[in-house]
Amino acid sequence: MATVPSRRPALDPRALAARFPILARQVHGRRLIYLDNAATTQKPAAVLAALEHYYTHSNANVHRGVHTLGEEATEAYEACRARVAAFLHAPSHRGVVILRSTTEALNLIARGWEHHLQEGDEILLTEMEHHSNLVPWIMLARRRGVTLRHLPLREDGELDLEALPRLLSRRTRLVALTHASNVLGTVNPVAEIAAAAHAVGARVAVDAAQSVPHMPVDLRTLGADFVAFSAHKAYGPTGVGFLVAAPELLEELEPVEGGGEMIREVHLDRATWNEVPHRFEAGTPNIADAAAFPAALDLLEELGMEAVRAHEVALTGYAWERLASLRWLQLHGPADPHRRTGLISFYDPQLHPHDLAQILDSEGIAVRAGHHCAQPLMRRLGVPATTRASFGLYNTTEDVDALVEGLLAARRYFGLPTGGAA
Ligand code: C6P
Repeated sequence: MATVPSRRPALDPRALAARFPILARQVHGRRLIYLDNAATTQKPAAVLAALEHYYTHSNANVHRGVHTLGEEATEAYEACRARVAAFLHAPSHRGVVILRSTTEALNLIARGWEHHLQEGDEILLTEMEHHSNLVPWIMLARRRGVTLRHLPLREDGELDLEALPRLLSRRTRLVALTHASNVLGTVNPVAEIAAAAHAVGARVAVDAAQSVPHMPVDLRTLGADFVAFSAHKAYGPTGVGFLVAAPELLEELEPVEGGGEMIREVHLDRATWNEVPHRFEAGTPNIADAAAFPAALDLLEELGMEAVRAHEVALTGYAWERLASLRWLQLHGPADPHRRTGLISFYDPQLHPHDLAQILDSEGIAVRAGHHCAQPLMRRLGVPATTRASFGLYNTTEDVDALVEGLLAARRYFGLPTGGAA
C-alpha cells in the first residue's frame, strides 16, 4: 500500500472506531460500515459530551449577558473561533467568521464581494465544482452581468492548467475553486492557481469542505484569500461552518444579513457595522455546536493531520486497486492516491447507482449514490450519477473488502456476470 511520511504513529482505525458510539450500531442486522464520510462524518463521544456539557452547564446567549453563564457561553463560542484559526494557521482569529456551513460561507463571499464587480468582469470557476461553489456565482452573474468562465477538466480527472493563461486576464476579478473534489477526489494545486490569479489581480476563494477534514491545510502556504469549510465533515456537529480570511480581506466584504450582533450603532434610519468578523454574524449564532467543535479538532490534532492523510492515502490506494479489479466498474478521478482525497466514485453501466447503494445498505454498508450536487460534472463525465465510497478515520481495509463483496453480491442479485473480477 502507498504511504506518505508521517511524524506521528499510524492511525489505529479500530481503536478510533470505539470512540464513535454510532459505529457500534447495526443496520439490517449487520455491522454498520460507514463509507459516506464526504457527505458527513460521524461524531466522536467527545463531541457528544461537549454538546451535552454546554447545554447542561453553560447555556446562555453570547456577547450579551454579564452573568456567569453568558460569559461562559461567550468564552466557549469564541474558543471555537480561536481553535479554527490555529488549526488552519490563519493570520488571526479575527479572520474567522462562524457561519452555518460551507454553503453559507461561499454565498457570503459571493454576496458580500459583489459591489467590487461590474458588467464585463469575469469570475473563473472549474468544471468540477459542487453546486455550492457554482450557484452563488450564477446568481451573482445574473445580478451583476459578470461573465463566468470555467477551467476545464482533463480526462484523467485533473484540472487542465494549460488553459489557465487563456482564461485569466485583467478582467478576471475572482477565482473560486474547490481544494478537493467531492466526486473525483482530485486535490487541486491551489497555490499554483492562486499565484496565477493573483498575478492578474484576482482574489481567490477556496472551497475546502473536502480538504480540511482529511489533510494538513495551512493557510500560510495555500495561497487562498477566502477559505470555506464545514464542521460536520470534520467530525464536528452539523450547523456550523466557517469563512476564514485575513481580517483586512474580510473588510472588503459587505455584510449580507442585518440584525443583532452585527451592528455598532443603530438609528431609526441608519446603522454602522460592528468590527470583523462579528459584522457577518447577525442574530443568535449556533453557539452549542460551535462550542462542541473544538472537541473534534482535539481529536484531529491528537492524531496529527499528516497521519490522518497517510491513513486515507493508504486506504484509498487499497480501495482503488480492489475496485479496479472489478472490470465492469468505471472509476473516476486520478488513480494515484497521493493526488486525491479519501473517496472514490464509480459507475457500473449495467446497474443504477441507487440500486447499488440500496443493495449495499442491506449489507450494512452506507455509501452515497447520485449526482453529489455536481450536475455539470456528471454531464462532463457522461454518467447520470455515480456511487461514492468515502473514507474517514475509522475505516479499515476490511470495510473496503466488505464493499467489494457487496458490489459482487449486487451483480449476482441482478443476474449480471462477475467473471470480470481479476
Ligand atoms: N458535499 C457530499 O456528499 P455544506 O453542505 O454547506 O456543509 O457543504 C457543501 C459542500 C461544498 N463543497 C464541497 C466540495 C462539498 O463536498 C460540499 C458538501 C456533500 O458531497 C453533500 S452534497
